[in-house]
Amino acid sequence: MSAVAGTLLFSCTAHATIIHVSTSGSDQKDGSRWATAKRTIQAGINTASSGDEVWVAAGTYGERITHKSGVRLYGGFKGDEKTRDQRNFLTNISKIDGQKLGAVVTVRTGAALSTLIDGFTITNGIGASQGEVRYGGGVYALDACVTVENCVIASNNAGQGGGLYSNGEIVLKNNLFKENGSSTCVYGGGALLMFGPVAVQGNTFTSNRGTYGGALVLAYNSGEVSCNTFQANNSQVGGGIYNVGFRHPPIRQNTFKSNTGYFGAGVGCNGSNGDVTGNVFTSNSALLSGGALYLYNGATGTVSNNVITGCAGQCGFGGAIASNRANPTIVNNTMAGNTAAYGGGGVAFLEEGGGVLSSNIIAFCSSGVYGDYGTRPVLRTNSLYQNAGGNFCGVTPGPGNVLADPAFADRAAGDYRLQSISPCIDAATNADAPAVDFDGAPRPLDGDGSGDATADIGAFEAPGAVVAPDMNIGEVKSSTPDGELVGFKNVVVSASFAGLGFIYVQPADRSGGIRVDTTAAFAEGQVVNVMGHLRTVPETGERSVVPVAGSPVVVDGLSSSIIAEPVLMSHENLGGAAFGLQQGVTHSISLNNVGLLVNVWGRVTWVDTSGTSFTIWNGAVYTNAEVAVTDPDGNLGVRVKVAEGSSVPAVGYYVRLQGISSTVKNGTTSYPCVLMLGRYALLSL
Ligand SMILES: [Ca+2]
Repeated sequence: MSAVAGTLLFSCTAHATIIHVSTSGSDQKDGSRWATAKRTIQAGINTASSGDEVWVAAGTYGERITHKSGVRLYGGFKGDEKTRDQRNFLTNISKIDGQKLGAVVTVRTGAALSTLIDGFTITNGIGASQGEVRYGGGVYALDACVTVENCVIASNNAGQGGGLYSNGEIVLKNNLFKENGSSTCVYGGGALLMFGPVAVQGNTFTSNRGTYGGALVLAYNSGEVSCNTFQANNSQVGGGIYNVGFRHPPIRQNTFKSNTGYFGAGVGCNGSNGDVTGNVFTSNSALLSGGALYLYNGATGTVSNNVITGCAGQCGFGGAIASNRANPTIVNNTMAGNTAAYGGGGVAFLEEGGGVLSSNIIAFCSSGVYGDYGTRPVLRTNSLYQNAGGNFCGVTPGPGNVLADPAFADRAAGDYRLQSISPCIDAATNADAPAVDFDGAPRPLDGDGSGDATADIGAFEAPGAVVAPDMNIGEVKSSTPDGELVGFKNVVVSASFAGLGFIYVQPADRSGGIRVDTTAAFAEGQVVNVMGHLRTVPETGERSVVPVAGSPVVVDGLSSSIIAEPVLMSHENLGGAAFGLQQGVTHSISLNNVGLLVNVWGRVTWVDTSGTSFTIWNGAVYTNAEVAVTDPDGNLGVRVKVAEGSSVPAVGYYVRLQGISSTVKNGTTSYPCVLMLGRYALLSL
């Protein structure tokens, strides 16, 4: 048995030798176990071959290391772990302190991307010298590839890449870059990435500083920069990110908050053509222009699906975006509450720039869109609202603008999605719109139920309108069980009792009506589509629809001129007999008409003391009491429930009134009842 176990152990360790390093170790030991750990990380690396792992226990290592291709360097161990997933790099801090003598980690030239640094704090580096300039204060990867994950890179500085320098392929994931760079760092306070494909994901860059790119410089890169947070970084151009060169990787789904700079406090793009998509820019402040974004020197690319709020061009132009001698395509962004000292609290086009500005919301800004002399941007289908200094200045507004409240879901809470009543829904230009919105939802969707899928203005696409199946109300009420999904198209709101929590709808041909449970405000006469689940109201026995989200929806294109017409109804016919699953009222043999808008008339014979209902009698005398039409209390005639705001007529008055044919119960017996409409529905005869 021991021979088998020995074989297994051998086969496991043959793939990757693990070398242990601890501050209580010795470089004279072999590093094969924690008990025989080496003392320096460099000794561990020197012992390792490509594919091997070096495990480093918590503690401060005052050394500068040269990393070897393919070796995987892990920090964050307590010093007794058997497996790597037992480590906790958040509590066990493996710190490499460069002591301001050079770069803390130098990645050997020619290293492969599998070369890994994971779970370390890298600090007090001043970079490696190239001539008179130092590069890569914390991590220096010249002509090498490297993967850096779960590291804290803090308080390093260099002229080029205060925290990190790379000119090859690089993966940066889940790192914290903090307080790197300084006023002496020219490019990339946090990191300078040149030429290589990059994957920069899930990192946080906080309080880094460089002249260009407070947190990050991207120069001639491909790849992607996504899901990072850039906060309180500072530079002259590109407080968060500075892009230079003819291309930069897409900048997607990042958060830029409270970054500062002279130009482009969030992002600065110098002649680059990459996309800036789906990011949140909050409270970034440029001393001059481009609170969130500054595009210049021939920059192109697409700026889309960004939510830009509270940004400022303090002493310049473009509170959200400034485009200076550039030609970007700026589409489907939401910009709210941004300010600029001069033109374009939202967007400014400067110095003969052009480009396209389509389908953006610019609201609650110090002003809207500004173009100085010689700029020729093409504008279309933007929504501008409550921009204090005016919506358009020096630009041609273009077609299809929505100059009305965009109806944000909850601006105070930072939710810039559109309410269903927003005029921005289905008002954008499909040809310009990205295929998905800020949330990744498909675009365009048919938000107004018109049958045409049209993009919405702004970063968010509202859900598609409910497309209801087209059923017959009478058939549904008689034959469809409770709980089933039903739908009615192009039905008229015949009565609205929003205060009571329901409305009634009926088709224009008055063939049947039904209650819909909703507290939303609908006007009588509106044409709507309804979809929801059927139920039977216990108090009345009526069938009713409990709508699904988004239903009922007011149908576009049909006007409220289609007024629901009442049916004249004698007392003997009111309510009607049972019809399948729809309960009837006692003594009635007529077709069931519960839910329909009706006209009834008679003399007031009884009024309740609370003023909420009364009974009218049309004078009919019944020789057979078994067919007498009575109210639930036995009075001849039918019960009327008074509309809110209506007065109750006195006993003896003759009245005609309009309302919904409903029912009222006494025990299990149903009686006809009319739900009176508003005050004008009651007429004295
Ligand atoms: Ca839409």
